[in-house]
Amino acid sequence: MKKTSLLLISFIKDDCRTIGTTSLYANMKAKGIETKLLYINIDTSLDVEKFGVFLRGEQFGYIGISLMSQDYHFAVKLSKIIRKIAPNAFLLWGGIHPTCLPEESLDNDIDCIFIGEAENSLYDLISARNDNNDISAIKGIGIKKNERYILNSPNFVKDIDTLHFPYYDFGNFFLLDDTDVKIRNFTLDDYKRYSKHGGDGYTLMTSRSCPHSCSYCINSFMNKLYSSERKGKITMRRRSVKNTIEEIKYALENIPTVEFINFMDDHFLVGKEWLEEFYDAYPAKIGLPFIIRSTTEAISEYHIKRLSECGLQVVQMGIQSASERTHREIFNRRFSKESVLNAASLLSQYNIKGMYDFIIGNEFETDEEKESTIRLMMELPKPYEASVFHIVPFPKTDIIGFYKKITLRHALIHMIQIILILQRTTFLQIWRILFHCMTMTKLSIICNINRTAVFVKKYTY
Ligand code: B12
Ligand code: SF4
Repeated sequence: MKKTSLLLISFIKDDCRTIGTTSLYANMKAKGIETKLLYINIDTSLDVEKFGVFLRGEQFGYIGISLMSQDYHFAVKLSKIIRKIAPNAFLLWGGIHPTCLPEESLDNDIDCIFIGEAENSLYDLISARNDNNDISAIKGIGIKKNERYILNSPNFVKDIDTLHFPYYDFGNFFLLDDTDVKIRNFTLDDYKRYSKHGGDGYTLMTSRSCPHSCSYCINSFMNKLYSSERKGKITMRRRSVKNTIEEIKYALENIPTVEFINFMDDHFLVGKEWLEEFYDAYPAKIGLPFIIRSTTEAISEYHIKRLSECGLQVVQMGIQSASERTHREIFNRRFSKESVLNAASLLSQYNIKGMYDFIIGNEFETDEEKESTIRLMMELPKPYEASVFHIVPFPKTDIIGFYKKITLRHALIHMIQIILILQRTTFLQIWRILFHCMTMTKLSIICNINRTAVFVKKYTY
């Protein structure tokens, strides 16, 4: 077996913009680790035979799966298959799901999980094992030893310029979907097929984390996870403009179809100095139209004007709700209707397309609050694109606390009902009522959470 050969697996549906695994790939390759990346389209049936032929042919020493919560069941199934086909491979899980729920992830007979950013931890793990050293103290990993979980603090990358930028290496990327009888190379045509707008965009991030901690967003958890590493400072870090331009240039050379740049940063409009440098360098060195994401509060005429001169075409902003109370009490984010309308009218004035996100199905809002959001939607300058999401309490996000509270409230109501009824009933009747109430309480827990997040039901308690 080639001890250091690594296979990274990313699940895709219609989109291959997997920054996490392409970054791991680039960084492992840069450190001399023989690495391959396999995309599995989880919307097509998993062909175990094809997968088996590929794994047996390659004999990987390490097989690492990247997963979000919605991929959990598929990842469990795939891991069992890997154990059978490649019993000697060291099986790894990384990504947002094991970061949030390390113990549950390890319980699936996984050798090692990764907590948070893993470019350095993955290398440390492979080197330590190659040198026959103990791995249990490696930062950013989680293992199970003698039925005990060892979960180490994350290996937060303070200077993200020290990392190699992510890239697509078509010669070493593979694809498992239903377009061929075998696993084959992931080609430029596949990039086009598995990208929005037929592959004419390139997605990258110039930063990691966000200065805000909205309760429904993963940053409400990640900012806490990384806080001890940052000692009170914000966890958001930015790559240099130079490093960013290098990645884009590399992408343009290797993906000739690219005609626009999609900055996937959680919040692009942060850091005045960085932005000034970007405004000078981007038009001169790249000059392609581009998309950013920002809060409405950060939008100002100065920045929109400068960005528009650089080629800004689209701004995606989370508006979420028109209720100030919802933002303040539930979402933990700054909001004013004036700033939303001001931001939207600035975009309209500079002919920049607005893409606005809204959260519906929020059971902590009154009907009046929900209606006010619809009224705000109608007030916003048109045309704009609206993305309407049902609220989803992702594991470990702060909003989970609100779901726990209403579940507790329902349980209390049921208990009061029991006490009142107990005073006038026989033992048999009491038993029946107790049984009923227990079932109802359980049901209300499940309903409150699962109505909104069927796929995370196992993890929300
Ligand atoms: C880019 C992005 C996407 C991209 C790419 C996703 C991908 N597979 O990489 C696209 C647009 C495809 C996407 C889609 C979705 N996304 Co998305 N996405 C993001 C976003 C904005 C950034 C992720 C990112 O690239 N970060 C930068 C990289 C460097 O970090 P990373 O991905 O975490 O990877 C690092 C570590 O996790 C670790 N790691 C990751 N994988 C592995 C594997 C191994 C083996 C190891 C060792 C380590 C490791 O090392 C990496 C490098 O440091 C995050 C929000 C955020 N800020 O994190 C949401 C986020 C991940 N998405 C989310 C969701 C819900 C979705 C969707 C389900 C939305 C939907 N309803 O359709 C879809 C489904 C995707 C699918 N499978 O088809 C949630 C996930 C929450 C959860 N608990 O699962 C997030 C957190 C947003 C949120 N709501 O808060 N998404
Ligand atoms: S501003 Fe956006 S990315 Fe940042 S924490 Fe809030 S929702 Fe998440």
